[in-house]
Parts: sequence; structure tokens; C-alpha cells
Amino acid sequence: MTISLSQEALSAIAQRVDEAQMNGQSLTLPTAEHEGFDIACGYLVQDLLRERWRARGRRLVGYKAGLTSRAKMAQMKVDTPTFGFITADMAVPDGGACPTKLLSRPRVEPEIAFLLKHDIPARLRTEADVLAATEFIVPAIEIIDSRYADYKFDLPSVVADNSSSARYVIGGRPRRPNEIDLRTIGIVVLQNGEIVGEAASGAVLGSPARTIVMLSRWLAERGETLASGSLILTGGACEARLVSNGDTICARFQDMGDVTVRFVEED
Ligand code: 0L1
Ligand code: MG
Repeated sequence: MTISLSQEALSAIAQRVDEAQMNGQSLTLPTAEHEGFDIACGYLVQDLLRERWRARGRRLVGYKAGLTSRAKMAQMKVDTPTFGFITADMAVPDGGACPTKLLSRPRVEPEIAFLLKHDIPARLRTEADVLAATEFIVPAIEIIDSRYADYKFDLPSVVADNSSSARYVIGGRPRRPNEIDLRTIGIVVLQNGEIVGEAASGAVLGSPARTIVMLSRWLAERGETLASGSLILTGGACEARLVSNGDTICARFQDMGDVTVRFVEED
């Protein structure tokens, strides 16, 4: 693979993304500034971001997948999800408050998360392999945020922004994989008590387990393995919803309980 940008240029972009993520600032699209900035460059920027985070002691706990519903893939003209990394300090407790001071334009989406008890090496890649390697299926809300004005971006740029990751909440009643049908979990999102989103878990690639299959393939292509202990957010089941300070969001998962978060300006 030929990468058209120098290491220095990629490092400078990673630094800008990192600072914008910390300060809630807006960024110019890397594709607008650098001819040839493609998806491979976006993932190289992610790798550099990951190194910066590690150097500051941020603990990586797993992955997120974005654009996992067919509708969103068609909209972005892609046939594969985007991936990103998640860290321990992105977690907001269930029922807790999420400060927005350092976020730009937070949005929420209900997601099914997986917690793995075994590695999923490259040779194990079916949905059955995924379920056998899963400890718990966990209800989640992902709080996404784009560092690009008004969420206007292209695919390479959003990959460089770690697929719009910001915060996440896990909670409800985690289930063992054999206790639920991952294709048919009903999900309702309430914003201040009003229903603003409805979906079935199968909206995510037919089953959110499919996201994990695709993630393990993507990691295998990079020479990495999906490791036991990883937490994976499998992608929004319905459209992401813009939130404001004072809002309470509750995502209600059939037979799996509620996940709730409040938005406040600061702690
Ligand atoms: O988690 C997501 O689905 C976000 C993926 C990136 C695109 C977006 O910000 O909507
Ligand atoms: Mg998401």
C-alpha cells in the first residue's frame, strides 16, 4: 500500500485531532488540506492518536464501530463499517451526568455492546465464534461528537477523528449470549421522557455479532487480534440524536433494562 502523506504530516494531523478532541474545538477536514488523504491515512492517524493516548496513560478498553446500519452505509457509499478505539476514561456511569463543556455537538445512539471473555483470532471469524467468545451482551449508549463543523465530513476524515468517538455509557442488565436473540431486541430511545427513536437490534448488519466478525477481520488485516476483555460498541441501531444541556436520555432495551445519562454543562 502506498501512503501519500509523510510521517510528519500524519503526526501533525494526529496532534490537531487530539487537541480538538480534548478542547471541543472544530477541525478542518484533513482531506481539504492534504491531497491524497485517504482511508488508509485516516487509520494511520488513529494509530498515532492511540500512541499519544497511551503516552498520557489513557487505558484502551476496546473498540467502536460506526456506520453499521445499511442505511448509513448507503448514505456514505461504503460497504464496511468504520472502526475506532475506546478508552476507560470515555465511560460515563449509568444514571450519571455527562459534562458537555469539552464536547462540540454531542449526539446519542443506542448500541449493543459486547464484552469478550476469549480472544477472537483471525481463524475464528463466524458469528458463532463471536458468541462463543462473548462473556456478556451489554446495553449501551454511545455519545458521539464530531470535531468537524456540523458533522460534515468524508470517510477518511471521520476515520482520522476516531470515528466520532467521545463518551459511552453501559448499563442495564447484561445478558449471556445464549439468553437473547441478537437479531430482534427492541430498542426505544427517550429524550426527556418523549420517544425519539425506535429500532430492532437487527438494524445493525442483521445482527450486531456481524460487526464483531468484521472488526476481527479488519484487525487481522492489520496483524492484530481481538483480545479477551475487549468491550466493543457495535454501532447505532437508529439515527443519532442531538442532545442539549439539561436533557436526560434513556435507552430502553427489551429484556435488558435501561441505560440512562443526563447532559450537564460541567461537573
Ligand atoms: O458511531 C458512529 O456511528 C459514528 C460513526 C461516524 C459517523 C458519525 O459521526 O455519524
Ligand atoms: Mg456509534
